[in-house]
Amino acid sequence: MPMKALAAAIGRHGFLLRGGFHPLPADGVPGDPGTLVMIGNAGPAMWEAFRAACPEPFTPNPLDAWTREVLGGIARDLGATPLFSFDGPPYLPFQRWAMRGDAVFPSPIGPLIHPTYGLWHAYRAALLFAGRIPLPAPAAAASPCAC
Ligand code: B12
Repeated sequence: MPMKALAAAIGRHGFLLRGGFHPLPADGVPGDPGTLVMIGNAGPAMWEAFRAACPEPFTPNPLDAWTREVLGGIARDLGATPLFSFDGPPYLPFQRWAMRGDAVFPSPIGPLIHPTYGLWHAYRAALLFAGRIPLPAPAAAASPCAC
């Protein structure tokens, strides 16, 4: 699955590709996948898609339910296994995985900081692919906090 096609499929719902990596045992990724791809959001696009989809407001955790439906469906179509940042406890180490696949850095207040998005970004899911998919190297960037 080329990353461009995945970016287009999730982009229709306002989600962004947030990097990926080829897991090693020390990453603690369940199973033995060849590739992990992070999916998240920044800016208004995901919120606009969520509002337009108008999920039932009185169900528990409507954003999580909508994320599971949308990204779970895309994962199924692609033969990938979805993992969600909100499933737990125990929670999966999304922040650790994010630092493996993208130029994000610990900030003094905890959340990871991104050179473009600042603190205003989040992770919603990781897709596990059995095969080893070629991935672009994370952009070389320094932490905005390192000055
Ligand atoms: C539980 C949880 C909370 C709980 C924390 C309770 C607790 N004391 O543990 C509460 C509800 C308080 C919370 C609050 C917030 N959270 Co929260 N939370 C989570 C959740 C679901 C699980 C965290 C976890 O336990 N992971 C399990 C461990 C094993 O994974 P890990 O990646 O290795 O986690 C490590 C890092 O978090 C690391 N860590 C934490 N701080 C720092 C700092 C440095 C310098 C380093 C190196 C590491 C580090 O220590 C953890 C343990 O090893 C994650 C989603 C996820 N699955 O990770 C979101 C998550 C971490 N939260 C997030 C956010 C945005 C927030 C809030 C800003 C929300 C808000 N608007 O208020 C606040 C910020 C609080 C703060 N100042 O840090 C985002 C962070 C995104 C980002 N930019 O990094 C995440 C990733 C969710 C998402 N959808 O993207 N959260």
